[in-house]
Amino acid sequence: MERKVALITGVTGQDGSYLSEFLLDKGYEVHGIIRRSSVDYRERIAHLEGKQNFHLHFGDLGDSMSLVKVVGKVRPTEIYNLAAQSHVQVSFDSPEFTADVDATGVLRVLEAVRACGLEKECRIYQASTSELYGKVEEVPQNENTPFHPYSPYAVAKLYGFWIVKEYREAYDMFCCSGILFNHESERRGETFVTRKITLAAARISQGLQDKLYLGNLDSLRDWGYAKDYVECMWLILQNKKAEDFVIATGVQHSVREFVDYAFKHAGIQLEFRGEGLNEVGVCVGVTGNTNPELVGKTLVAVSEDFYRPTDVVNLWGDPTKARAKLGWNPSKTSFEDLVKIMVESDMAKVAAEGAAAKVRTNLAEYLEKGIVK
Ligand code: F7E
Repeated sequence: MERKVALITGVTGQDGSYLSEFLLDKGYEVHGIIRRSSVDYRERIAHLEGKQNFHLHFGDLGDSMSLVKVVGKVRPTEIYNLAAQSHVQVSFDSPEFTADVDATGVLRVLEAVRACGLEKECRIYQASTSELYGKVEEVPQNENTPFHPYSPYAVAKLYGFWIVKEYREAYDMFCCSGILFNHESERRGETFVTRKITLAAARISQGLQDKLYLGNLDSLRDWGYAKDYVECMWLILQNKKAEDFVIATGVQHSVREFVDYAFKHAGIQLEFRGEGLNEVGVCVGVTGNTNPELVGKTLVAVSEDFYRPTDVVNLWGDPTKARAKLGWNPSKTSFEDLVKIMVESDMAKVAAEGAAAKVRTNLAEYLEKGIVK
């Protein structure tokens, strides 16, 4: 029987967790690389740990020797390099770390494969990004659009893209980049704009937060569902030829529109007033069980703190090649469905947290009053 062994870097992240589930369902033996940490960051893969075909190894993209050891031990047939410092704003604060992981880290993975003599057996997927288009030179963006990176993150990722292409041509390795546009889910990190918005919408509608502060509301993104995108990562490695692909929905929305939809799903109707730093989102109506006292209140405001030194403001992907050559469906989950999935998940999460907090408060009060000892 054909050996199907996948090694995933970044296995604890949003994409890593969905990809693990996808590959396990396809009958793969799945290995993930994790880093040691004194705090628990394995929440997204907790349900997979202990499964027969799921294995974890310690390693780090900053440590070549650890990669050589894991690759040599696992002898994967496919590697998915998803690990990265993936926050664009953070890359302005930690540019050197970002370059080490997002640029040199890719080189270390490729070299580990060569060092283990697996360059003809192991296919490699590199998580590339629409941020490469940066200060865009063409709309929408496809595989032939010129790159113009516009953050330390994007510059590092550009190296990753080119080194993969270089190894493909120099050593005839099957390594490819998926140029993924923004992809979100209920597992998205809480500081990316979509999740920040859906969590805030849930908290505000349940009385646990007063206001949401955001940066550039005019920024345009092509947002897809991460669960759909991991299928495409796999399809790229099943393709006959090693090629790079744009993965996107082909539909574009602004941050403001995302806010509007998310709050609507959480029972809050907003109206945007003012411009630039003075723009606000005011509640003009509520539905369902949402507190009517919110009406008339400013629930969304703009803060300079969330503006970037250089921001990418017009990302819109053209997924024609992926649809034609891989048979991938970019329209599986619509923008409206994505927002709904995320808000519903956060509404439930916030309700559970609220209930737990209430139990803790009650218990503290009972202890204080001597009702329970
Ligand atoms: O920002 C604007 C912000 O941080 C989206 C990463 O996965 O996708 C992601 O990068 C837009 C930007 O994602 C806030 O200025 C406004 O224009 O959610 P984001 P990103 O920077 O597009 C690409 C494809 C990747 O490869 C990355 O790894 O939203 N924005 N107000 C804000 N952004 C944040 N985070 N927070 C705000 O308050």
